[in-house]
Amino acid sequence: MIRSLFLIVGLASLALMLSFGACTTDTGPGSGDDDTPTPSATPSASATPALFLQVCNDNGSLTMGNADTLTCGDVTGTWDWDIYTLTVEAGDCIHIYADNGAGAADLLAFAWDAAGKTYGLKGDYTQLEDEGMCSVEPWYPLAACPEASLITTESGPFNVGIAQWPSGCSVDGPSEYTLYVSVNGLDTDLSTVPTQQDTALPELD
Ligand SMILES: [Ca+2]
Ligand SMILES: [Ca+2]
Repeated sequence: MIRSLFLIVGLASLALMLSFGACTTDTGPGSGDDDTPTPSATPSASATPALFLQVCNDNGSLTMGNADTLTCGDVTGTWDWDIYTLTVEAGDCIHIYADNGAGAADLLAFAWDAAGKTYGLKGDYTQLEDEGMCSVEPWYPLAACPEASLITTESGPFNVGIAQWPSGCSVDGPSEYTLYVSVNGLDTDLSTVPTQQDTALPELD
């Protein structure tokens, strides 16, 4: 229930961001509003537009984890994200895995590429939420750590945001995490990529 309430706020914010981006960047066929799915009485995989980043199979070796902390965020709906911005090529396979530590965070992640395709914050918790093992059992029962491999659709910046569900961390303060990212199976040194600390997700444009 707690997760659901926060996710509703998060999804509403994301919908606002996406709609804003679509209004300002729709420059022709294949972009912006044109990617909005058309409701179908008989949906099928082949008829479903690629709204989300598609998954791939490359995994990293988990040799270059970047340790950091997350603040608790605002339990009324404003979450604090650490956002890492890599530079990638279209078609790259980006593996993302975040482990927790002291603070027993229930971590989640959100990724988006230069075309505005996203992965995460899905209502059924199936995207960058509970796919991976955690070093510390998260405070939320049966939760786990986010992990996915995603195909970029456009060359340019690829963003990985890390956050934690905020309602369980207020007692212990900032929670530890370690983020691992690889590109086509090669681990990335995240200390060399631009990072924003404890911030809101930006408007996607
Ligand atoms: Ca941080
Ligand atoms: Ca989780």
